[in-house]
Amino acid sequence: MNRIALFLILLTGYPVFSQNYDEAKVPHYTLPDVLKTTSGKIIRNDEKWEKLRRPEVLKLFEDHVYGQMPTDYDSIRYALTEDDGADMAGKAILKQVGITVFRKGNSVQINVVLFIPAQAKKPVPVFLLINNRGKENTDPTRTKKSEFWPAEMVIDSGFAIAAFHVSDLAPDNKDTYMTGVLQKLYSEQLKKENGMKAIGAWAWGASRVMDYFETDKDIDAKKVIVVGHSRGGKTSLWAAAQDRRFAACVTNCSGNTGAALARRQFGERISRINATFPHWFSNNYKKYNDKENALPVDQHMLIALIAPRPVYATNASKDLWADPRGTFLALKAAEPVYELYKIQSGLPKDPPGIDKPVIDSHFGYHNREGEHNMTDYDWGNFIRFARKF
Ligand code: GTR
Repeated sequence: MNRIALFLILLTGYPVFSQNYDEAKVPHYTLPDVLKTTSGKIIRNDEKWEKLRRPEVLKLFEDHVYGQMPTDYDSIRYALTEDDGADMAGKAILKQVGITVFRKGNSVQINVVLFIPAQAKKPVPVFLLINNRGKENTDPTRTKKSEFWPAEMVIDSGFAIAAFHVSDLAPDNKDTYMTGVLQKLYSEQLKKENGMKAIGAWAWGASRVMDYFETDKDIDAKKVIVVGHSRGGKTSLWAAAQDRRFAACVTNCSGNTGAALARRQFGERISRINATFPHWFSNNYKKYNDKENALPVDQHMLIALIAPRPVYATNASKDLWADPRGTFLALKAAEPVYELYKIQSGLPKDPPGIDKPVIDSHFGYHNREGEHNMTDYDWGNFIRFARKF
């Protein structure tokens, strides 16, 4: 730490973080070998990956990063309000679903907005957004329209589109995050160093919406694409890694502890994310503040947990905070696991240029011109990507 930083800490009482945005200053690093078990065995086929290494990697992420993912509950109920099919000038049917999950006498409710193409003759694939922004972005009345969840565009493309809001599971606030699913259903998690926190709770919610999809005859539950932006994109990766029922994952500008490699220490770092958002990841993750190289995982291994399912990752050119290059490199470093399934990622050797999407591939990737956001441009590419599967 330099003397000015030390002086500022003493003066303000706050730690001062500096970010590196200079490629030349990225430290030399070695990624943990995704194909090598902790006992030193090298994994050479998909069967061994699934039996030996995959469970191990999943547990490493639970224990050191996102916290445990409880899967038990006593019962689940769905309360459905379906309209008369007059939405979007007759193009869509709106369903609003209240999902109530019970455990040990307590419950939480997740509210889902779902539009289904009215013309669909058979169950349709669906994009499920984990909404970390304002609820107005997923307005069921369509008075407000937003590029963050362009329901009309998705419906016109023949897909269903759904969303739930993260606050139904855990408020995105360091003082109140525990008042949702954590205190109500899984209070034991709050006592553990590897206990689930907000991002785990949001991912848990995505799986409960998946439970609902499996009961909805209008939805093809084998084709659910989980989508998230930024903190939501960290969550969509964790949800797809945990829950193999998700057919594909879209992680938009997810950056640190999302799709970008931690060891590059480019843009946002672990120490910074843990300081600003102490309620997102497990307590154990704080041990890796300024110690990226001590982590037994890096984010390429999170992508590898989604294999053999397709993943689409994005960045924005002005969003260096989320490390576009580090995101591309994480995808590349996950390739060996997809190759065990005889799947080539289809990515080029080097990151494509700005606004040069790679879509006709098993890993989608683009770096959109502009700011940290999720826009029509991004969604247009997700749709083109999803059409292939
Ligand atoms: C930032 C945070 C990022 C990302 C972003 C967002 O403040 O540092 O990791 O999650 O918020 O969610 O928009």
